[in-house]
Amino acid sequence: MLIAVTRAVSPTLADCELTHLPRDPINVVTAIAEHARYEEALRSLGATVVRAPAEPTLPDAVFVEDTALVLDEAAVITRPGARSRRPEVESMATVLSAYKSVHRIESPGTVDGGDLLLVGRTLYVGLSSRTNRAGLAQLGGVIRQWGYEVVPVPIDGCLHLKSAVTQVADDLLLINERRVRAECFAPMEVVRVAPEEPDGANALRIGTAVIYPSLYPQTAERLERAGIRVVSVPCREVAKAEGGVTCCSVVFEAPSQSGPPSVA
Ligand code: CIR
Repeated sequence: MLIAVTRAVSPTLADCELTHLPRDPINVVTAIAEHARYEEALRSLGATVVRAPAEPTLPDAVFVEDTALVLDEAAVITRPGARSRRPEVESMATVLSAYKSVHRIESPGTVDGGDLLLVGRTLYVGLSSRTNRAGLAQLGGVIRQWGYEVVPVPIDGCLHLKSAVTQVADDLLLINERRVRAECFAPMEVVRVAPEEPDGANALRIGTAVIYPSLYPQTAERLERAGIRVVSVPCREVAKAEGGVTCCSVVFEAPSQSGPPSVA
């Protein structure tokens, strides 16, 4: 059973953290409608959407990706780099503990899930303003026991590693090479974002398809030419909060008899 954990858009989203973008008014009603389309896209690709409890006073709580890394073996609850986001993790730990044993990143470590790109048994970790060396070391200490290798990756000019690169097929990455070097991921093949769409490197792979923002049509065309099925979703409002399509869910395979008694 493919699970996608999501969370309702907070009414306070407009007070979100911002690092690389100027504050642009966010229409929360539109953001909620766009988020519903996103959850529908997840369902259309076979995922069961499980909503974590709403956190109306936490502006960035919709970006659940940053709170956890879920592997076949266990879940690792992060310690987000932005102080305002740390209270988001408790309710995610509760949700994920229905499926997996739970490990945690502890102070002084910080890790944002948006900096974690798992390709096979290699976990690439973006060295961003949100993820520090202590967090990287703790993460490695937890997951090496299951045979994962942890590889730090420098990034430039963006919030997270997955603002620069995501995986779109077994041997294929979608990348903005101005933000991260393709050589870091050799021998993976790459599709480059269209030059006019620097924020287009964030795609959410579900099986043989990707959920992808309708904001970046030229890059979408490049993906389709590479044989990737693109399921387009609107995400203009979330993009103003420096969010993308990977940020709004935590997707993993779970045994069909696991999980909470009722799902959304
Ligand atoms: C933040 O700055 O933390 C939020 N406004 C955006 C987080 C986006 N998350 C992600 O890319 N994984």
